[in-house]
Amino acid sequence: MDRTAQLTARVTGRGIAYDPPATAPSTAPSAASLHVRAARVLASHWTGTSTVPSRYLYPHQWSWDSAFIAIGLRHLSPLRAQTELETLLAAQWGDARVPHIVFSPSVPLDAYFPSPDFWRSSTAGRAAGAPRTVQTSGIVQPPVHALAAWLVHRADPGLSWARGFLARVYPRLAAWHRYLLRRRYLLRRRDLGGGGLVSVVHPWEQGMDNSPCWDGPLARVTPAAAGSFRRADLVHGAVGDRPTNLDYGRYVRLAGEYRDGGYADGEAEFAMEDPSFNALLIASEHALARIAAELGSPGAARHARAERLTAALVERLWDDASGMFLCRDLRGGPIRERSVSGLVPLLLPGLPREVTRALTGTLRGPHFAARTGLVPSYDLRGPAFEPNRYWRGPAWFNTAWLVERGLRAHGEKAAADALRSAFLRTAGDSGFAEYVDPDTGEACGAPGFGWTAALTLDLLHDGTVESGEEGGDRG
Ligand code: 9WN
Repeated sequence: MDRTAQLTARVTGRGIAYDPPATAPSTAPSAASLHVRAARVLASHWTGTSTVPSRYLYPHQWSWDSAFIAIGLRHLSPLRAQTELETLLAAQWGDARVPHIVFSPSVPLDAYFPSPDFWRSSTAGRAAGAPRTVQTSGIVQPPVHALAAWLVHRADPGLSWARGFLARVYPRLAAWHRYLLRRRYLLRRRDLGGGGLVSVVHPWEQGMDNSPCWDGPLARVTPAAAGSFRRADLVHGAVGDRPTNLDYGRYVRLAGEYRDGGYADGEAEFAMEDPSFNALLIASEHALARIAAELGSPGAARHARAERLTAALVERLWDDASGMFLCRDLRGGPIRERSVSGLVPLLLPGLPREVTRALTGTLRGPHFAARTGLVPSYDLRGPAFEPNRYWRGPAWFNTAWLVERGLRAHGEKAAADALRSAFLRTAGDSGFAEYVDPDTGEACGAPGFGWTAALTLDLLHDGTVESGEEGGDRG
Protein backbone atom coordinates (compact mmCIF):
# COMPACT_ATOMS: atom_id res chain seq x y z
CA MET A 1 0.00 0.00 0.00
CA ASP A 2 1.41 3.44 -0.82
CA ARG A 3 1.57 6.31 1.66
CA THR A 4 -1.40 8.11 0.18
CA ALA A 5 -3.59 5.06 0.48
CA GLN A 6 -2.59 4.65 4.14
CA LEU A 7 -3.59 8.22 4.79
CA THR A 8 -6.93 7.69 3.13
CA ALA A 9 -7.75 5.06 5.67
CA ARG A 10 -6.78 7.35 8.52
CA VAL A 11 -8.82 10.25 7.22
CA THR A 12 -11.84 8.04 6.56
CA GLY A 13 -11.51 7.03 10.19
CA ARG A 14 -11.96 10.72 11.17
CA GLY A 15 -8.31 11.50 11.77
CA ILE A 16 -8.81 15.23 11.38
CA ALA A 17 -7.19 16.20 14.67
CA TYR A 18 -3.61 15.69 13.54
CA ASP A 19 -3.99 17.56 10.24
CA PRO A 20 -1.79 20.57 9.62
CA PRO A 21 -3.69 23.79 8.78
CA ALA A 22 -4.91 23.95 5.17
CA THR A 23 -3.02 27.13 4.54
CA ALA A 24 0.30 26.04 6.05
CA PRO A 25 3.17 27.20 3.82
CA SER A 26 4.61 24.34 1.84
CA THR A 27 7.46 24.77 -0.56
CA ALA A 28 7.77 21.10 -1.44
CA PRO A 29 4.70 19.41 -0.05
CA SER A 30 4.82 15.67 0.22
CA ALA A 31 1.88 13.79 -1.24
CA ALA A 32 0.90 12.78 2.26
CA SER A 33 0.75 16.30 3.70
CA LEU A 34 -1.03 17.60 0.63
CA HIS A 35 -3.59 14.86 0.96
CA VAL A 36 -4.27 15.64 4.60
CA ARG A 37 -4.55 19.38 3.99
CA ALA A 38 -6.91 18.89 1.04
CA ALA A 39 -9.03 16.48 3.07
CA ARG A 40 -9.24 19.07 5.81
CA VAL A 41 -10.58 21.71 3.41
CA LEU A 42 -13.31 19.35 2.24
CA ALA A 43 -14.18 18.36 5.80
CA SER A 44 -14.59 22.01 6.79
CA HIS A 45 -16.85 22.75 3.79
CA TRP A 46 -19.14 19.75 4.32
CA THR A 47 -22.66 20.78 5.40
CA GLY A 48 -24.01 17.32 6.18
CA THR A 49 -25.51 16.78 2.71
CA SER A 50 -23.18 18.63 0.34
CA THR A 51 -20.01 20.71 0.14
CA VAL A 52 -19.84 24.50 -0.29
CA PRO A 53 -17.16 25.82 -2.67
CA SER A 54 -16.14 28.39 -0.05
CA ARG A 55 -17.68 29.14 3.35
CA TYR A 56 -17.54 32.89 2.68
CA LEU A 57 -17.67 33.68 -1.03
CA TYR A 58 -19.94 30.80 -2.11
CA PRO A 59 -21.87 29.51 0.91
CA HIS A 60 -24.39 27.29 -0.97
CA GLN A 61 -24.20 24.22 -3.24
CA TRP A 62 -23.03 24.89 -6.80
CA SER A 63 -23.73 22.46 -9.60
CA TRP A 64 -20.45 21.88 -11.42
CA ASP A 65 -18.48 22.48 -8.22
CA SER A 66 -20.34 19.57 -6.64
CA ALA A 67 -19.46 17.30 -9.54
CA PHE A 68 -15.74 18.12 -9.25
CA ILE A 69 -15.92 17.91 -5.47
CA ALA A 70 -17.55 14.46 -5.65
CA ILE A 71 -14.71 13.31 -7.91
CA GLY A 72 -12.22 14.15 -5.15
CA LEU A 73 -14.43 13.20 -2.23
CA ARG A 74 -14.72 9.63 -3.57
CA HIS A 75 -11.14 9.07 -2.36
CA LEU A 76 -12.06 10.08 1.20
CA SER A 77 -15.63 8.90 1.54
CA PRO A 78 -17.51 7.31 -1.35
CA LEU A 79 -20.67 7.71 0.72
CA ARG A 80 -20.25 11.47 0.94
CA ALA A 81 -19.40 11.63 -2.74
CA GLN A 82 -22.64 9.81 -3.59
CA THR A 83 -24.60 12.01 -1.21
CA GLU A 84 -23.11 15.17 -2.76
CA LEU A 85 -24.51 14.23 -6.18
CA GLU A 86 -27.80 12.94 -4.80
CA THR A 87 -28.40 16.22 -2.95
CA LEU A 88 -27.86 18.21 -6.11
CA LEU A 89 -30.03 15.94 -8.22
CA ALA A 90 -32.84 16.09 -5.64
CA ALA A 91 -33.20 19.77 -6.61
CA GLN A 92 -33.68 18.94 -10.30
CA TRP A 93 -36.63 20.75 -11.86
CA GLY A 94 -39.63 19.05 -13.46
CA ASP A 95 -38.33 19.95 -16.92
CA ALA A 96 -35.10 18.16 -15.87
CA ARG A 97 -32.76 21.14 -15.65
CA VAL A 98 -30.23 20.87 -12.83
CA PRO A 99 -30.01 24.31 -11.21
CA HIS A 100 -26.66 26.01 -10.88
CA ILE A 101 -27.17 26.84 -7.19
CA VAL A 102 -29.10 24.96 -4.51
CA PHE A 103 -29.58 27.40 -1.66
CA SER A 104 -29.05 26.47 1.93
CA PRO A 105 -31.97 27.75 4.05
CA SER A 106 -29.68 28.27 7.04
CA VAL A 107 -27.50 30.86 5.27
CA PRO A 108 -28.65 34.50 5.61
CA LEU A 109 -30.10 36.04 2.43
CA ASP A 110 -27.43 38.72 2.21
CA ALA A 111 -24.53 36.24 2.31
CA TYR A 112 -24.59 35.77 -1.48
CA PHE A 113 -26.13 37.66 -4.34
CA PRO A 114 -28.25 36.80 -6.30
CA SER A 115 -30.06 35.21 -3.38
CA PRO A 116 -33.23 33.05 -3.40
CA ASP A 117 -35.46 36.15 -3.31
CA PHE A 118 -33.95 37.23 -6.63
CA TRP A 119 -34.46 33.89 -8.41
CA ARG A 120 -37.86 33.16 -6.79
CA SER A 121 -37.58 29.65 -8.20
CA SER A 122 -40.63 28.10 -6.56
CA THR A 123 -42.95 30.80 -7.96
CA ALA A 124 -41.29 32.12 -11.14
CA GLY A 125 -40.14 28.61 -12.04
CA ARG A 126 -43.44 26.88 -11.32
CA ALA A 127 -44.32 26.25 -14.97
CA ALA A 128 -40.87 24.74 -15.54
CA GLY A 129 -41.36 22.46 -12.56
CA ALA A 130 -39.08 24.08 -9.99
CA PRO A 131 -39.13 22.21 -6.67
CA ARG A 132 -41.41 23.56 -3.93
CA THR A 133 -39.35 22.60 -0.93
CA VAL A 134 -35.92 23.88 -1.88
CA GLN A 135 -34.88 27.23 -3.33
CA THR A 136 -32.57 27.22 -6.34
CA SER A 137 -31.35 29.44 -9.13
CA GLY A 138 -33.04 28.97 -12.51
CA ILE A 139 -30.03 28.69 -14.79
CA VAL A 140 -27.71 25.70 -15.23
CA GLN A 141 -23.98 24.92 -15.23
CA PRO A 142 -21.78 22.53 -17.23
CA PRO A 143 -23.01 18.92 -17.09
CA VAL A 144 -20.07 17.18 -15.44
CA HIS A 145 -22.42 15.13 -13.28
CA ALA A 146 -22.68 11.84 -15.16
CA LEU A 147 -18.91 11.70 -15.43
CA ALA A 148 -18.70 12.35 -11.69
CA ALA A 149 -21.36 9.72 -10.93
CA TRP A 150 -19.48 7.11 -12.92
CA LEU A 151 -16.17 7.87 -11.22
CA VAL A 152 -17.83 7.88 -7.82
CA HIS A 153 -19.42 4.49 -8.53
CA ARG A 154 -16.07 3.04 -9.62
CA ALA A 155 -14.45 4.17 -6.37
CA ASP A 156 -16.57 1.76 -4.34
CA PRO A 157 -18.86 -0.40 -6.50
CA GLY A 158 -19.91 -2.49 -3.49
CA LEU A 159 -21.28 0.51 -1.60
CA SER A 160 -22.78 1.90 -4.79
CA TRP A 161 -24.70 -1.34 -5.53
CA ALA A 162 -25.74 -1.69 -1.91
CA ARG A 163 -27.27 1.80 -1.95
CA GLY A 164 -28.70 1.52 -5.46
CA PHE A 165 -26.73 4.64 -6.33
CA LEU A 166 -26.53 4.22 -10.10
CA ALA A 167 -30.10 3.05 -10.47
CA ARG A 168 -31.31 6.14 -8.63
CA VAL A 169 -29.17 8.74 -10.39
CA TYR A 170 -29.31 7.32 -13.91
CA PRO A 171 -32.88 8.43 -14.82
CA ARG A 172 -32.20 11.93 -13.51
CA LEU A 173 -28.93 12.24 -15.40
CA ALA A 174 -30.49 10.90 -18.61
CA ALA A 175 -33.36 13.41 -18.30
CA TRP A 176 -30.85 16.22 -17.63
CA HIS A 177 -29.04 15.44 -20.86
CA ARG A 178 -32.36 15.26 -22.73
CA TYR A 179 -33.28 18.71 -21.40
CA LEU A 180 -30.05 20.12 -22.75
CA LEU A 181 -30.17 18.49 -26.14
CA ARG A 182 -33.76 19.03 -27.20
CA ARG A 183 -34.26 21.29 -30.17
CA ARG A 184 -35.95 24.60 -29.65
CA TYR A 185 -38.75 23.98 -32.13
CA LEU A 186 -39.57 20.62 -30.55
CA LEU A 187 -39.66 21.37 -26.86
CA ARG A 188 -38.00 24.74 -26.51
CA ARG A 189 -34.98 23.40 -24.66
CA ARG A 190 -31.33 24.19 -25.22
CA ASP A 191 -30.26 23.34 -28.75
CA LEU A 192 -31.08 26.91 -29.70
CA GLY A 193 -28.89 26.92 -32.80
CA GLY A 194 -30.47 23.73 -34.15
CA GLY A 195 -27.05 22.28 -35.06
CA GLY A 196 -26.91 19.63 -32.34
CA LEU A 197 -25.00 21.63 -29.70
CA VAL A 198 -26.27 23.14 -26.45
CA SER A 199 -26.39 26.90 -26.01
CA VAL A 200 -25.87 28.67 -22.72
CA VAL A 201 -28.08 31.68 -22.05
CA HIS A 202 -26.02 33.34 -19.30
CA PRO A 203 -22.26 33.68 -18.62
CA TRP A 204 -22.86 32.05 -15.22
CA GLU A 205 -24.14 28.96 -17.03
CA GLN A 206 -20.89 28.39 -18.85
CA GLY A 207 -18.99 28.65 -15.56
CA MET A 208 -16.21 30.95 -16.82
CA ASP A 209 -18.39 33.94 -16.10
CA ASN A 210 -16.17 36.90 -16.80
CA SER A 211 -14.35 35.51 -19.84
CA PRO A 212 -13.39 38.06 -22.52
CA CYS A 213 -15.34 35.79 -24.91
CA TRP A 214 -18.51 37.34 -23.54
CA ASP A 215 -17.42 40.98 -23.84
CA GLY A 216 -18.83 41.45 -27.34
CA PRO A 217 -22.18 39.72 -26.72
CA LEU A 218 -22.57 41.38 -23.31
CA ALA A 219 -22.02 44.82 -24.82
CA ARG A 220 -25.48 44.41 -26.39
CA VAL A 221 -27.08 43.97 -22.96
CA THR A 222 -28.38 46.99 -21.06
CA PRO A 223 -27.13 46.59 -17.47
CA ALA A 224 -29.54 46.56 -14.53
CA ALA A 225 -29.48 49.90 -12.73
CA ALA A 226 -26.54 50.15 -10.33
CA GLY A 227 -28.74 50.77 -7.27
CA SER A 228 -31.15 47.93 -8.01
CA PHE A 229 -28.96 45.18 -6.49
CA ARG A 230 -26.25 44.80 -3.87
CA ARG A 231 -23.24 42.62 -4.62
CA ALA A 232 -22.12 40.35 -1.79
CA ASP A 233 -19.00 39.07 -3.52
CA LEU A 234 -17.02 42.28 -2.94
CA VAL A 235 -17.31 41.82 0.84
CA HIS A 236 -15.08 38.72 0.60
CA GLY A 237 -13.35 39.01 -2.78
CA ALA A 238 -10.80 41.63 -3.89
CA VAL A 239 -12.33 44.26 -6.19
CA GLY A 240 -9.49 43.84 -8.69
CA ASP A 241 -10.08 40.08 -8.94
CA ARG A 242 -13.84 40.16 -9.44
CA PRO A 243 -16.04 41.20 -12.40
CA THR A 244 -16.71 44.93 -12.77
CA ASN A 245 -19.99 46.53 -11.68
CA LEU A 246 -20.89 47.09 -15.32
CA ASP A 247 -20.55 43.36 -16.09
CA TYR A 248 -22.46 42.48 -12.93
CA GLY A 249 -25.29 44.77 -13.99
CA ARG A 250 -25.48 42.86 -17.26
CA TYR A 251 -25.49 39.46 -15.51
CA VAL A 252 -28.33 40.67 -13.32
CA ARG A 253 -30.32 41.98 -16.28
CA LEU A 254 -30.00 38.69 -18.21
CA ALA A 255 -30.91 36.56 -15.19
CA GLY A 256 -33.85 38.82 -14.29
CA GLU A 257 -35.29 38.66 -17.79
CA TYR A 258 -34.98 34.87 -17.94
CA ARG A 259 -36.79 34.69 -14.58
CA ASP A 260 -39.51 37.10 -15.70
CA GLY A 261 -40.14 34.85 -18.70
CA GLY A 262 -40.82 31.95 -16.32
CA TYR A 263 -37.42 30.38 -17.14
CA ALA A 264 -38.83 29.27 -20.49
CA ASP A 265 -36.23 28.49 -23.15
CA GLY A 266 -36.57 30.05 -26.56
CA GLU A 267 -35.28 33.25 -28.12
CA ALA A 268 -32.43 34.49 -25.94
CA GLU A 269 -30.57 37.77 -25.98
CA PHE A 270 -27.41 35.91 -24.95
CA ALA A 271 -27.08 32.48 -26.62
CA MET A 272 -23.61 30.95 -26.97
CA GLU A 273 -22.38 27.56 -28.12
CA ASP A 274 -19.41 26.93 -25.89
CA PRO A 275 -16.71 24.27 -26.48
CA SER A 276 -16.13 23.40 -22.83
CA PHE A 277 -19.82 23.12 -21.90
CA ASN A 278 -20.50 20.87 -24.88
CA ALA A 279 -17.33 18.80 -24.39
CA LEU A 280 -18.33 18.13 -20.79
CA LEU A 281 -21.76 17.03 -21.98
CA ILE A 282 -20.13 14.64 -24.45
CA ALA A 283 -17.76 13.23 -21.81
CA SER A 284 -20.79 12.78 -19.59
CA GLU A 285 -22.71 11.05 -22.41
CA HIS A 286 -19.88 8.51 -22.64
CA ALA A 287 -20.07 8.09 -18.87
CA LEU A 288 -23.84 7.65 -19.06
CA ALA A 289 -23.31 4.91 -21.65
CA ARG A 290 -21.06 3.12 -19.15
CA ILE A 291 -23.61 3.58 -16.38
CA ALA A 292 -26.34 2.17 -18.64
CA ALA A 293 -24.18 -0.84 -19.47
CA GLU A 294 -23.38 -1.37 -15.80
CA LEU A 295 -27.12 -1.38 -15.09
CA GLY A 296 -27.66 -4.00 -17.78
CA SER A 297 -28.91 -1.96 -20.75
CA PRO A 298 -26.84 -1.50 -23.88
CA GLY A 299 -24.82 1.71 -23.91
CA ALA A 300 -23.99 1.63 -27.61
CA ALA A 301 -26.65 4.15 -28.64
CA ARG A 302 -25.34 6.65 -26.13
CA HIS A 303 -21.74 6.23 -27.25
CA ALA A 304 -22.96 6.77 -30.82
CA ARG A 305 -24.77 9.93 -29.75
CA ALA A 306 -21.59 11.15 -28.05
CA GLU A 307 -19.70 10.57 -31.29
CA ARG A 308 -22.32 12.52 -33.27
CA LEU A 309 -22.03 15.36 -30.76
CA THR A 310 -18.26 15.28 -31.12
CA ALA A 311 -18.64 15.61 -34.89
CA ALA A 312 -21.02 18.56 -34.41
CA LEU A 313 -18.54 20.18 -32.01
CA VAL A 314 -15.74 19.92 -34.55
CA GLU A 315 -17.95 21.07 -37.40
CA ARG A 316 -19.38 24.10 -35.61
CA LEU A 317 -16.65 25.25 -33.23
CA TRP A 318 -13.24 24.07 -34.49
CA ASP A 319 -10.99 26.84 -35.81
CA ASP A 320 -7.97 25.68 -37.76
CA ALA A 321 -6.30 29.08 -37.82
CA SER A 322 -6.11 29.33 -34.03
CA GLY A 323 -5.53 25.61 -33.47
CA MET A 324 -8.35 25.40 -30.97
CA PHE A 325 -12.12 25.50 -30.54
CA LEU A 326 -13.86 28.89 -30.40
CA CYS A 327 -17.16 29.93 -28.85
CA ARG A 328 -19.99 30.78 -31.21
CA ASP A 329 -22.42 33.62 -30.64
CA LEU A 330 -25.71 32.56 -32.23
CA ARG A 331 -26.25 36.17 -33.26
CA GLY A 332 -22.72 37.13 -34.26
CA GLY A 333 -20.89 33.94 -35.31
CA PRO A 334 -17.51 32.71 -34.03
CA ILE A 335 -15.96 34.71 -31.18
CA ARG A 336 -12.33 35.23 -32.06
CA GLU A 337 -10.93 35.11 -28.51
CA ARG A 338 -8.74 32.28 -27.24
CA SER A 339 -10.06 30.90 -23.96
CA VAL A 340 -9.22 27.72 -22.06
CA SER A 341 -12.75 26.64 -22.94
CA GLY A 342 -11.44 25.94 -26.46
CA LEU A 343 -8.86 23.48 -25.09
CA VAL A 344 -11.14 21.48 -22.79
CA PRO A 345 -12.46 19.28 -25.67
CA LEU A 346 -9.06 17.58 -25.63
CA LEU A 347 -10.83 15.47 -23.03
CA LEU A 348 -12.81 13.69 -25.73
CA PRO A 349 -11.76 10.31 -27.07
CA GLY A 350 -13.29 10.65 -30.54
CA LEU A 351 -11.50 13.74 -31.86
CA PRO A 352 -9.78 13.61 -35.26
CA ARG A 353 -6.04 13.06 -34.86
CA GLU A 354 -5.17 16.41 -36.48
CA VAL A 355 -7.39 18.22 -33.96
CA THR A 356 -5.69 16.64 -30.93
CA ARG A 357 -2.30 17.35 -32.47
CA ALA A 358 -3.21 21.02 -32.99
CA LEU A 359 -4.64 21.30 -29.46
CA THR A 360 -1.51 19.93 -27.82
CA GLY A 361 0.57 22.31 -29.96
CA THR A 362 -1.58 25.26 -28.87
CA LEU A 363 -1.13 24.29 -25.23
CA ARG A 364 2.65 24.41 -25.66
CA GLY A 365 2.57 27.63 -27.70
CA PRO A 366 2.86 31.31 -26.70
CA HIS A 367 -0.83 31.85 -25.99
CA PHE A 368 -1.14 29.23 -23.24
CA ALA A 369 2.31 28.18 -21.99
CA ALA A 370 2.34 29.96 -18.61
CA ARG A 371 5.30 30.00 -16.23
CA THR A 372 3.57 28.02 -13.49
CA GLY A 373 3.00 25.18 -15.97
CA LEU A 374 -0.77 25.56 -15.47
CA VAL A 375 -3.20 26.59 -18.20
CA PRO A 376 -4.34 30.24 -18.19
CA SER A 377 -8.05 30.85 -18.56
CA TYR A 378 -7.42 33.26 -21.42
CA ASP A 379 -4.78 33.98 -24.06
CA LEU A 380 -1.54 35.26 -22.41
CA ARG A 381 -1.13 37.56 -25.40
CA GLY A 382 -4.77 38.53 -25.76
CA PRO A 383 -5.81 42.20 -25.58
CA ALA A 384 -8.06 41.58 -22.56
CA PHE A 385 -5.54 39.49 -20.56
CA GLU A 386 -5.41 40.29 -16.82
CA PRO A 387 -3.46 37.89 -14.58
CA ASN A 388 -5.70 38.33 -11.53
CA ARG A 389 -9.17 39.02 -12.75
CA TYR A 390 -11.85 36.42 -12.86
CA TRP A 391 -11.54 34.16 -15.91
CA ARG A 392 -9.60 36.82 -17.83
CA GLY A 393 -6.21 35.17 -17.49
CA PRO A 394 -5.72 33.43 -14.13
CA ALA A 395 -5.28 29.66 -14.05
CA TRP A 396 -8.06 27.55 -12.55
CA PHE A 397 -7.59 24.04 -11.21
CA ASN A 398 -10.69 22.40 -12.65
CA THR A 399 -9.66 23.29 -16.19
CA ALA A 400 -6.11 22.06 -15.48
CA TRP A 401 -7.59 18.77 -14.27
CA LEU A 402 -9.65 18.44 -17.47
CA VAL A 403 -6.71 19.25 -19.73
CA GLU A 404 -4.46 16.86 -17.80
CA ARG A 405 -7.02 14.14 -18.33
CA GLY A 406 -7.20 14.96 -22.03
CA LEU A 407 -3.43 14.86 -22.45
CA ARG A 408 -3.29 11.50 -20.73
CA ALA A 409 -6.17 10.11 -22.77
CA HIS A 410 -4.33 11.00 -25.98
CA GLY A 411 -1.04 9.44 -24.94
CA GLU A 412 0.76 12.72 -24.10
CA LYS A 413 2.20 11.26 -20.91
CA ALA A 414 5.11 13.66 -20.42
CA ALA A 415 2.89 16.74 -20.85
CA ALA A 416 0.23 15.23 -18.57
CA ASP A 417 2.83 14.45 -15.89
CA ALA A 418 4.21 17.99 -16.09
CA LEU A 419 0.74 19.52 -15.75
CA ARG A 420 -0.07 17.20 -12.86
CA SER A 421 3.12 18.26 -11.02
CA ALA A 422 2.41 21.94 -11.67
CA PHE A 423 -1.14 21.47 -10.39
CA LEU A 424 -0.10 19.75 -7.16
CA ARG A 425 2.75 22.16 -6.46
CA THR A 426 0.67 25.29 -7.07
CA ALA A 427 -2.45 23.99 -5.34
CA GLY A 428 -0.41 23.25 -2.22
CA ASP A 429 1.61 26.45 -2.27
CA SER A 430 -1.46 28.60 -2.81
CA GLY A 431 -3.42 27.04 0.07
CA PHE A 432 -5.86 25.48 -2.47
CA ALA A 433 -6.73 28.88 -3.91
CA GLU A 434 -9.76 29.33 -6.13
CA TYR A 435 -7.40 30.45 -8.91
CA VAL A 436 -3.85 31.77 -9.35
CA ASP A 437 -1.81 34.17 -11.44
CA PRO A 438 -0.73 31.87 -14.29
CA ASP A 439 2.87 33.08 -14.25
CA THR A 440 3.65 33.73 -10.59
CA GLY A 441 1.24 31.28 -8.95
CA GLU A 442 0.04 34.04 -6.61
CA ALA A 443 -3.18 32.96 -4.88
CA CYS A 444 -6.38 34.80 -5.89
CA GLY A 445 -10.05 34.52 -5.04
CA ALA A 446 -11.26 32.35 -2.19
CA PRO A 447 -8.63 30.46 -0.15
CA GLY A 448 -9.29 26.78 0.59
CA PHE A 449 -11.53 26.40 -2.45
CA GLY A 450 -13.60 23.22 -2.74
CA TRP A 451 -12.76 21.87 -6.20
CA THR A 452 -9.09 22.83 -5.89
CA ALA A 453 -8.81 20.62 -2.79
CA ALA A 454 -10.96 17.86 -4.29
CA LEU A 455 -9.12 17.63 -7.58
CA THR A 456 -5.79 17.71 -5.72
CA LEU A 457 -6.94 14.53 -4.02
CA ASP A 458 -7.93 13.04 -7.34
CA LEU A 459 -4.56 13.71 -8.91
CA LEU A 460 -2.77 12.37 -5.85
CA HIS A 461 -4.72 9.16 -6.32
CA ASP A 462 -4.36 8.94 -10.07
CA GLY A 463 -2.51 5.64 -9.85
CA THR A 464 -5.53 4.09 -8.20
CA VAL A 465 -8.04 5.13 -10.87
CA GLU A 466 -8.92 2.05 -12.78
CA SER A 467 -9.75 1.54 -16.42
CA GLY A 468 -13.12 2.08 -18.01
CA GLU A 469 -13.41 5.84 -17.88
CA GLU A 470 -14.65 8.15 -20.56
CA GLY A 471 -11.51 9.36 -22.15
CA GLY A 472 -8.77 6.87 -21.58
CA ASP A 473 -7.29 5.50 -18.41
CA ARG A 474 -4.94 6.72 -15.82
CA GLY A 475 -2.08 4.93 -14.23
C1 9WN B 1 -21.63 32.55 -10.13
C2 9WN B 1 -18.86 28.68 -7.42
C3 9WN B 1 -18.90 29.40 -8.74
C4 9WN B 1 -18.28 28.59 -9.89
C5 9WN B 1 -18.13 29.42 -11.16
C6 9WN B 1 -17.36 30.69 -10.81
C7 9WN B 1 -18.10 31.46 -9.72
C8 9WN B 1 -20.31 32.50 -9.36
C9 9WN B 1 -19.91 33.90 -8.93
O1 9WN B 1 -18.22 30.65 -8.57
O2 9WN B 1 -19.36 31.87 -10.21
O3 9WN B 1 -22.08 31.26 -10.39
O4 9WN B 1 -20.52 34.41 -7.99
O5 9WN B 1 -19.01 34.47 -9.53
O6 9WN B 1 -17.16 31.47 -11.93
O7 9WN B 1 -17.46 28.68 -12.15
O8 9WN B 1 -19.07 27.49 -10.16
O9 9WN B 1 -17.55 28.27 -7.15
